Amino acid sequence: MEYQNIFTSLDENIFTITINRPKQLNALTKDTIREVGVAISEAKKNNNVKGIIITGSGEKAFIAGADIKEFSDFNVTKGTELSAHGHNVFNSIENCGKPVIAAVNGFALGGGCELAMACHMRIASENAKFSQPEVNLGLIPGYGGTQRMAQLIGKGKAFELLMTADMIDANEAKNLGLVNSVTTLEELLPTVKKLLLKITSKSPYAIKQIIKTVNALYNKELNGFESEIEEFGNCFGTEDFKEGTTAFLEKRKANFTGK
Ligand code: CO8
Repeated sequence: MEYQNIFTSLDENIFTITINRPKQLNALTKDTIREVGVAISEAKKNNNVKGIIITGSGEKAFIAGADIKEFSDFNVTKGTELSAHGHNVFNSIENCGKPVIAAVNGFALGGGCELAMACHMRIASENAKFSQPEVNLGLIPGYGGTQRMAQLIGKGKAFELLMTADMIDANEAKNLGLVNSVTTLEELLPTVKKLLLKITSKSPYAIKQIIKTVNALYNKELNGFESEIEEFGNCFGTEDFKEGTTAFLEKRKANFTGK
């Protein structure tokens, strides 16, 4: 598909989605979110893709939030629709069976912070800044921020950031557990890629089940412990299990297929 608001690339089985509206600090329009959703579903289907990076174009912003101009005249119905659409796409990132890491290269505000939180991990450059500034606009986060922020950093600190709209820097975000690690801007993409290459050298089947079972903790309709028992058992029926154990016994590197 031809994208207007993002660009994508595939290198060493790592698929990179770059939000590309630098003049608007990569603010998310509905179309941009839709394109991210299409790119994620294409990456999911493509057997050559083993891991996914989401980042922003330029050196200033990851994503400075939802595009305020686009929703400034919205009513209740349109606001609800936009939020539901974003939830669908962000849920598809979170539940994507392949590892997704946000390379946060600058402002990650509002919907930008929410998109980063929907990824499995976040690596930030030193210039990154995080905030949920919706209360300044008479809004609340609409793309999962109230839920995922509390999951990631705990209820008390999440209440503080959500209610004050305070902007925090990369190191504070790391101290809170909002980001996994901090690096220089130059090293950001190489660092994320290195991490993904490490993860994608493991069993893709096992990685997919890790995503599924950890996410089960946060899904009220599922029992994470039961999910773990079931998926642990299922692993024994896979080629990856046979290959992993055989490679260990033969003292060689495993060559996983994800089957
Ligand atoms: N939407 C639209 N345009 C934006 C946005 C945005 N979120 N952020 C920046 N821009 C535009 C600016 O309007 C400006 O455009 P122009 O040059 O045409 O005037 C350009 O990007 C550059 O921005 P600034 O000149 O403001 O750059 P500064 O370096 O002075 O400031 C900031 C950078 C601090 C990031 C500042 O731009 C800012 O505060 N931006 C808004 C941040 C914000 O409030 N984001 C949250 C939006 S709300 C949200 O995300 C809700 C998510 C859930 C939605 C659910 C929908 C129902």
